[in-house]
Amino acid sequence: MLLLMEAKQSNLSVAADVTTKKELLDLADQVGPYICLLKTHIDIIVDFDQDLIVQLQALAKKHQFMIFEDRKFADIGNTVKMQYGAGVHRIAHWSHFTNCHIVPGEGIIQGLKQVGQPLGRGLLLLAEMSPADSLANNPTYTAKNVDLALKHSDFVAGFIASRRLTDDHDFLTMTPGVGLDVTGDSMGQRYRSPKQILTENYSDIIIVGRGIYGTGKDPVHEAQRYQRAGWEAYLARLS
Ligand code: 5IU
Repeated sequence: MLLLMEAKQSNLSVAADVTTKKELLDLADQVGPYICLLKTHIDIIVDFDQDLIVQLQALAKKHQFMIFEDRKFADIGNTVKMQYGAGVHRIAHWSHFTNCHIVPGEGIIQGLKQVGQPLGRGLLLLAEMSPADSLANNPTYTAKNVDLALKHSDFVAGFIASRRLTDDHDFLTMTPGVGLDVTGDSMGQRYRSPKQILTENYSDIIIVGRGIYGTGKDPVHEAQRYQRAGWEAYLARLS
């Protein structure tokens, strides 16, 4: 992942919250050159079929990006194994990364690992969330995520969090809630700038959704803008 980010000079992930196969493929093709990671919510696609996965994988190869299905698993180990590997979406078979809440305890990581590790997948733990009133934004809960990540560092690739949580291991930190123009939405979302997230809080990847394809926006122009802002903020941290 880090090599790909360096090669493309991008730490931008686009959160593709669109609801049809055509919209998802069009968006991935448009923003593909500027992103390191495409974040999907595959269960909101109304006309999902296996051909969508074939085409998505072709675009990932064409533009050199990885795929992160933002599934937010939250059940016991035995159940998430089936949700991750089987069902309609067969997430483990095409998504490089997925994520989970640790509310059910360590078993959720053990279950996902049984399916994902043999396929070379990586898990992200939801250590914090962007809305201010999220119950995940509790120091004890966040610290428990770090403990479990260190214990399962052979499968856990990093965190979804507002900031870097530990230097104890080479974990990736990915941060949603990013906006250059607005500070939030009507349902609790909060936006911060790439500078705050990457330069000041040492995260690695910014996740941007509506800032790129919201009403009236040109996704190519906005993706270029967020890529540039993200990469400059990352370089500023190094200097
Ligand atoms: N997302 C958040 N906040 C979080 C987590 C995930 O916004 O704490 I965890 C997701 C939801 C959406 C994307 O898919 O990131 C952000 O989209 P917008 O940039 O359109 O708000």
